[in-house]
Amino acid sequence: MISTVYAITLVGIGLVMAVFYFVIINSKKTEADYQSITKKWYDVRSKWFIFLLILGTIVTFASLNPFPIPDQHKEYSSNDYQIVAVNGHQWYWTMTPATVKSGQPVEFQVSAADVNHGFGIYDENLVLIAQTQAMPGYTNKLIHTFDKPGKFKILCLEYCGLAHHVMITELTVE
Ligand SMILES: [Cu+2]
Repeated sequence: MISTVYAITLVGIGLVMAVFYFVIINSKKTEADYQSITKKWYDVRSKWFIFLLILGTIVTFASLNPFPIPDQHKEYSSNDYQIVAVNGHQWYWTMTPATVKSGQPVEFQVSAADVNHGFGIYDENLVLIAQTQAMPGYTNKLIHTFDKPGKFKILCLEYCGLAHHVMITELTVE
């Protein structure tokens, strides 16, 4: 058994040595021998780089999407611009006015009287359509244009105490 293992080991070592020997006697080429190959593959490499550069640029621009919320810094003309003052309290909302018009931008000026609340506007199917934080001592501006009339629900999105879940009010869009 042992002698078989020795034999296999010796044959293996012999094979490895043969491979090394083959590589050494075949590696006597000079720089000049490689020049044609080097030049060819440098050309391929620079073409590949340009290809990737163009592909990357195309993919970048093709996958650009508009930011999914309206421009919060745009200046709107005052005659079709509606302002709603919102205040979060433990545990109710005050909102003046509670009725707005559709198709015209509404600026919600959102603040809080006591602790942090979350001002979330939901449609009839309870899908969240816009939200911002209601923070004490700070007024957050949220601009949203309602595209159709309906009854919208305002829910609190920030856990604010015992009766957080009853902080619900309604916004009417005409
Ligand atoms: Cu709340």
